[in-house]
This record gives sequence, C-alpha cells and structure tokens, in this order.
Amino acid sequence: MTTTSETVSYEIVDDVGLICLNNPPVNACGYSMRRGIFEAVKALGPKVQAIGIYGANRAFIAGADITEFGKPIAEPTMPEVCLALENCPVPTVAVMHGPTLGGGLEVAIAAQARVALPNLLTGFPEVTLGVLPGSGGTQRGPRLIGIRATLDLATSGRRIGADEALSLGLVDRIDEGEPREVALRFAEDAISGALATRRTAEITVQADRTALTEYANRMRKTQANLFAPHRIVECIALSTGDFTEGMDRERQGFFDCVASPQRAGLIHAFFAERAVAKIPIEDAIPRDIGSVGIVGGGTMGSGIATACLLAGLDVVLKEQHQRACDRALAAISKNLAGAVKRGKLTEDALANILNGKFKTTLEYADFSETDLVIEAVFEDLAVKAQVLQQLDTVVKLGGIIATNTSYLDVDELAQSTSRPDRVIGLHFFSPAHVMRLLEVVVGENTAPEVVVTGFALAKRLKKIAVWSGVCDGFIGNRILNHTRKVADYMIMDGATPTQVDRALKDFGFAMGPFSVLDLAGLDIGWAARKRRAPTRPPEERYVEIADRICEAGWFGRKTGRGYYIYGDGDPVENPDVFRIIEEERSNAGIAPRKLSDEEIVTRYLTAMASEAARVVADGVALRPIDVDAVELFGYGFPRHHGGPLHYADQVGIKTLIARIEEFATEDAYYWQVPELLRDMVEQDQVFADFN
Ligand code: 3H9
Repeated sequence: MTTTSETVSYEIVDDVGLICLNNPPVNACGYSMRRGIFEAVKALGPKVQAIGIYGANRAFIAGADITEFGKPIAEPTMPEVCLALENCPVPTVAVMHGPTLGGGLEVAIAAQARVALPNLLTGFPEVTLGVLPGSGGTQRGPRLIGIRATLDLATSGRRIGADEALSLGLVDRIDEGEPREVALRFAEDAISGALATRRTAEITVQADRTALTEYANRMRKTQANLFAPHRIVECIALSTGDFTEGMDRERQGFFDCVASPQRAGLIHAFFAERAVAKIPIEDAIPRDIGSVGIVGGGTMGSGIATACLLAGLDVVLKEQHQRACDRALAAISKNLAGAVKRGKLTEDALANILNGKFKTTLEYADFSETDLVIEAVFEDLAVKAQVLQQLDTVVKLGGIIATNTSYLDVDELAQSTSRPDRVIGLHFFSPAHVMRLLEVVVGENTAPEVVVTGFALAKRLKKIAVWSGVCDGFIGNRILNHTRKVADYMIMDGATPTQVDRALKDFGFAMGPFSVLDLAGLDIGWAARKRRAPTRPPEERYVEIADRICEAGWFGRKTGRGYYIYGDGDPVENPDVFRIIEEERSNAGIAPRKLSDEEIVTRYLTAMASEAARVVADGVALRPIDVDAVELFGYGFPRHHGGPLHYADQVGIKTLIARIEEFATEDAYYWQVPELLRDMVEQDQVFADFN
C-alpha cells in the first residue's frame, strides 16, 4: 500500500490500481482525502489499465467534509478531484456502498462506471444543509439520469437505495462482496470490456423545460424562504449547455450558498442533532428496556404508547375505567393504522401488536414486570405524586419511574417515592409518536444509569433526546412561557394575534405562537399561570387577555374556538378576542400603535434568545447547542436560522444586549440583561465557543 495522504492509499494488483479511502467514521471528504485521491489517480494513471476506488469503512464517501465550509479551501478542490477521475486515461470504477452522499455521489458519477453494493444509501442531501451539489452534481446528474430525476433528488435531498439508483441509471450494476474485492473485480471487467465505461461529461442532456418550470414554480411556492433550492434549479437548467460553463456557474452558486447565513444555520442544526447525544456520563451502562408501562391513556399517553409499539417494545397501559382503556386502544389503533398506511409498520407487525404486545389494564399490579413506567396523567403535582407513590409500591426493584410532566418539579415528584435515584423526567411532545424531541429531565438524585437508559430509550424510539436540568418548564416550556408573554405584550401594544403569527411564520416558524397555543389547548397555560400567580413578581407586566379567553370556555382547537375559530375550512379570526384585546388595552390605558413585522420578529427572538441565555447560565441546559436543539426539534424553530442561540451569535451578543435594553422600556420582564451576555462581551465570546 502506498499512502498519498493520511486518509487515502493505493495498491497495484496486476493491471489494476485500487484506491482505498479511509476517514472513519463515514469517510467525509476533506482536504486530506481530496489530495489523496488526486495524487493517487495521478500516480496510478500511467502504471495500470484500470482503477477501482472504494471506501475502507462503512461508507464510500458521506459527502464533502462540512466542517470545512466557510473556511478557505485548499486545492485540489472537489471539482478538480472529480475531473481527475473523469479524465483519467484509464477507466475508473467507483464502488458505491453505504452512505455515498452529496460530494460522495459526485465523485462516483465522475468515475467512468459505478457498481453499487446492496447497502447503498445515496442522494444529494446538500439542500438540507443550505448548499447545492457543488462538484458537478447539477451537471453530471442530468447527463446520467435526466433533468427531472436530478431535480427530484437535489431539491428534496431524498436518499435512495441501490435498486432505485440502478433503475434511475445512477449506477451500472449492483453486486455483492467486500468493497475492495468488488473494486478489483469490476476494474478487471472494465479492462476486458465486460463493464462499459464512459465519461459522464460527454453525454448529451435531453432538454426538459416542463420539469424545470414545474420545479422552479414548486420551489417558489414551498421553499420561498430558502436560498439554495432556487439556485439548484437554476444550475440544473444549465446542464443542457456547455459542460465547463455549467461547472463554473455551479461553483459560483455553491459559493453563494456557502456564504449565506442559511447554510450556517442548517449545518448548525445538523450538528445540534448529533451533539445532544454527548452527555457527561461515561461509565454507566443503559438498562435493557423490553417493556414499558404507561399510566394514562389520553392524547399524550396514547402517543407515547404508539411510539414505544412502533419501536417494537411491549406496552402495558393503565387507565381508571374500562371505557378509558377502550378509548386509548382506539386512539393507538388509529395511530398504528396511519403508520401502516405510510409504510412505517407492516400488517403483520400490527397484528402482532394487537395480539399481545399491547395490553390495557386497570391495575397498578400489572406493572410488576415492566422495566420502565411513564406516567402521563393530568398535569397536577398532587395527582402525579400520588401516581408515583403507587408505582413505587409495584414496580420491581431497580425499575425506572418516569414522569412526563411538562412543567412540574421532578425532584419534588421523586421525593414521593422511596427511590428518587430511579426517577426521571421524560418530557414527550405531542403528538408523541410524531414529534422528534424528548427532554430527558435529570433530577438531583437521578442515577447515571437511569439517565443513560433515558437516552437509549430515546434512540430506540428514533427521538432526539436533550438533557435538561430541573426548573419550571425545563428548557423548552420555560422559554415558551417567556416568549408567550412577549407575544401578549405585542398584542396589547397594537399588533393582532394574526399579525404576530404571520410575521413569525414568514420568518420561518412552522406556526405562529397563537396558533400553537390554540393547538396545544389554552387551558394548559391557564393552569400554569394560576399555579405561578402567588410567586409572580409584582412588577412584572401581566396581560389578562389569555385568561379572559379561557374564562369564556374557549380552549382553542379542541373547543372549536380560541384566538381563532375552527370550522371545516381554514381557521378564521375570533372577533370576540379583538373585543377582549381592546378592553384590556383600555383598562391598561394603552393607546395602540402600529408594530412592523420586523419589530415583532426582533422582539420575539430577542425574548427567546435572552431566556435561552439564562437557561444556559443556570446550567439547566448542558450547552447552548442543546437549547437550539430543543427549539429546532420540539418548537418549530426554523432550521435555517439554527436555533435561538445560533441566531444570537449571528446578530452579535452586543446587539442582542442593546435590543434587550431597548425593549426593557416596554416590557418590565426584560429588566435584566442576563449576566452571562455581559461576561461574554467582556471576554469576546460567542455561544458557539461553549458547544
Ligand atoms: C456536500 O457534499 C457538498 C458537495 O456537493 C460540494 C462540495 C464542494 N462532514 O450522523 P452520524 C460526522 S455537503 C463532516 O452520527 P450515522 C457526524 O457529525 C455533504 N462530518 O452517523 C458524526 O460526528 P460525531 C453532503 C460528518 O451513521 C459522525 O460523522 N452529505 C459528515 O447516524 C457520524 O455521523 C451529507 O449531507 C460530513 N459530511 O449517519 C451527509 N457526515 O461522531 C451527512 C457525518 O463527532 N451525513 N459527519 O458526532 C449523514 O447524513 C449521516 O452522518 C450519515 C451517517 C448517513 C452519513
């Protein structure tokens, strides 16, 4: 083996040159790999009759190394590496196996033939990171598989397997074996002519104006806020022209994307999803969880049960009456039927679940064999404490008791059992079988083994678990409580709920805050406000609008009326809410003024970032990136803005402080700039430094 860089080596076997890529865990292609491939092709070209290229570990190439984006690029560049393979005087064959994504696929389609192994996972996910395929994907893709198929893959970021890749024409063959052995065999076939080879750049592209117009319109309609999808369509449109010119324009488009703040936000979100799994516990081993008990079969309990069943766990669900058990079973069956429809569950697996993997019960005693029991009963400290006490008497020694509280003190709840070390908060988000976030709330006594079990369970449920300390509302609802108040202040000051919702939706949120409140149920926040009333600082600006809406019996969607009225069509504004707002403004002596959408967004995000900073300063979140993950995966924060603390870094900490001070005159709640922010300015830090 001759090494050409730290991550690439080559060998010569008879007439064949084999290039081996080895940058664990996923062969991300950074400078070292680019140089290694480039040098290896150059060295082998004159010495062999064909070259095979493969990955030494579980991937061919998972893509360009995204940690290099935004930094100066050392040569050779990815397009140069691709050209070296394409223009090599002897045939080049790529073995596509495991993740072969983005730049990895581009390297493969620049080779002169491709063989896939059955475990192939390929596609152009660049759009999900705010960039476009920047090493020939938009030019070679259409030459190999046509304009429409390239538009589909590159604008959706969809990942496909070997069979679909073959049917599209992205690969020439599917075969089995070790990547090195397959590379050798097919390079020999390329020499003998058994495998046809050709230069992709020399293929003529069939024009497809219909597809281009269709996708351009679709992107304008569905991805209006995003930068990259439109550039992708533009670049693919150039593929019918001169190859080199298309490559140059693609390169320019790629750099424009890299320079966009959306790219930084989306890549931050990519790393956030992975960073949260790194928790400060090293030596604990998660307990094996084969069965889960659930107390409460309402929306939350049924959703949690569905998530567990979909993950193959046995579930026992307890309710108080048979009727409630039947209702839970009906809700879960409906959820599971939906999963079958979407291809997430087979008919056989569904039958299996309904024939024994899932049971309802009226007795706590039926939890005696379960490894972990999650209570999902009414959000009230006394009610939950009583359930935990009961569980303590039946759950086996060492068994874990979890509370799905969304606000309450997990430490206090733990004290209602004889095993506070086995108690943890598992805060699911509704609908629990759909939402990806799980806050793992770690109490002061929670044992490390219990914490790692919570994280392992989340992984099994395909959820993103984020560590949270104990505080009122944990990470997400604590911030929500704060931003909700600010949304209320803005409607008192002159905005309407619809304007606030629209402005924040335009910013990129999945829903505006008032629509979210209506969806979640206004009674939940009402109960929390009543609970907090005795400890509310007297100087805090308090808005009564939400309470008055609840007093009228309007709890949002579930009662058909809240900030909006819900009927058969789209929700419409509730005129009674306008009346309440006007009365409350007049009671408070406020003359309404016009708020611009920009002010609404700035004020809302300033509130969010300032409370997020406090969450970090209090140690409730492990790192700023954990707070961002909570907002991204549980609260619909726009992925391309990366999360509230990434946003804070983007606007600058000094600017954030100035904004907090500016709004302090309007909202007493902003009085204090979090000390952490002032310290950060003094030390010239940004939140990314803490991650
Ligand atoms: C591109 O290619 C642009 C080109 O068109 C143009 C260039 C000019 N870079 O996810 P995992 C890390 S854009 C750097 O936990 P899995 C990841 O952070 C790129 N690092 O494993 C993690 O690190 P850590 C297009 C990367 O088995 C570790 O690898 N490609 C990259 O669940 C393991 O990852 C993509 O968008 C990367 N490209 O999933 C593919 N990829 O251990 C992005 C991964 O320190 N990657 N890492 O936390 C993925 O989708 C998944 O990682 C993959 C493996 C499916 C590959």
